[in-house]
Amino acid sequence: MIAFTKRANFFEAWQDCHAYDGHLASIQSAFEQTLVEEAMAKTGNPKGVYFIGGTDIGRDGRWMWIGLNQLMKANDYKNFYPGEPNNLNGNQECLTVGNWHGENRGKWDDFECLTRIDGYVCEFESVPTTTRRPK
Ligand SMILES: [Ca+2]
Ligand SMILES: [Ca+2]
Repeated sequence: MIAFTKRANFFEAWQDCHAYDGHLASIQSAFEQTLVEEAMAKTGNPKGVYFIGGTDIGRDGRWMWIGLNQLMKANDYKNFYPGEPNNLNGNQECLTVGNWHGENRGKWDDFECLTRIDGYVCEFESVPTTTRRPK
C-alpha cells in the first residue's frame, strides 16, 4: 500500500494507480487497514483524506472493490466512521479514508467521486520476480 499526496478525484486516482501498475486500495482485513494507515502516516499529509477503491456507483448501497471487481459482502471487514456511509445529498458513491475532526485516522466515509481530495492509496500485488513484466 502506498498513499500518494496528489489532488485527484476518484477516477483520476483509479487511472493513476493503474498507471503505477497497481490499483486503488481494497481493504478486506484489519491487517490491510493497518497497512493503509501506515501508508498515510508516511506522507507529508498524514491527516489528509484519501480515496480507496470502494464504490457503490451504479447501485446505491452495494459496495464494490473496483481493483478486485468484488462485492463487499455483509460480513466482510468494514471500518466506517459512525454514521457512515450516509450517501449525503444522494451523491456519495466513492470511499475515502481519513480523519474526522483529527481523530479516527483511517476510518471510512463515502464521498463525492468527482471532488478532488488530498490524495489516494494504491495497492500493489506482490508478483514473483520470475513472472514480472519487463519495464
Ligand atoms: Ca452512495
Ligand atoms: Ca459520507
